[in-house]
Amino acid sequence: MVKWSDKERTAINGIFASLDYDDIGPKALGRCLIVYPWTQRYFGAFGNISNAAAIMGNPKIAAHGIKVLHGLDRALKNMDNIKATYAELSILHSETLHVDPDNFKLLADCLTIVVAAKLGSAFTPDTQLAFQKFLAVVVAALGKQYH
Ligand code: HEG
Repeated sequence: MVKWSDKERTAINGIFASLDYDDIGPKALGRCLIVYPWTQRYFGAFGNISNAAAIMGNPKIAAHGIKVLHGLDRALKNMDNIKATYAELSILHSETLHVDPDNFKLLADCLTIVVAAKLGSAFTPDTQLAFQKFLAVVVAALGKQYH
């Protein structure tokens, strides 16, 4: 099981408390679809995603980005049991959505970049360490039910 120091818990909770989900969620998902265009294949039913401006202005993509961030709340509230917390969501992404699990890491990296840009100098190496550790555990948990 993953161990979290008090410092890491404080850093992770502090980051999420400071985030405006309605701003960060759309930016992170939009960036993922632009930087890694093959991730667009899962969003064929979301309307116009034909270029970067269309992606960033697409309300369905924005809503989904917000949904993903709220999805991370589950891990935040269950930090000592992230694997079990995401068992169902992992099965959904694997068996129903057929999302390649490599994409979880790509989205996590885009989220890290968007958060870093937002926090500026407050995104210290220690903060990054805690945040990326958290996302790595999330990514592993979401990929757990793939076989
Ligand atoms: Mg996924 C649905 C969370 C990565 C594509 N994603 C969902 C849902 C949540 C979620 C909470 C709604 C589930 C439900 O309806 O019960 N997703 C989530 C997290 C992460 C992630 C926390 C990683 C940090 N998702 C992810 C990636 C892709 C993807 C990388 C594709 C590149 N998700 C996806 C799609 C749906 C969801 C296509 C269904 C959207 C819809 O049809 O409304």
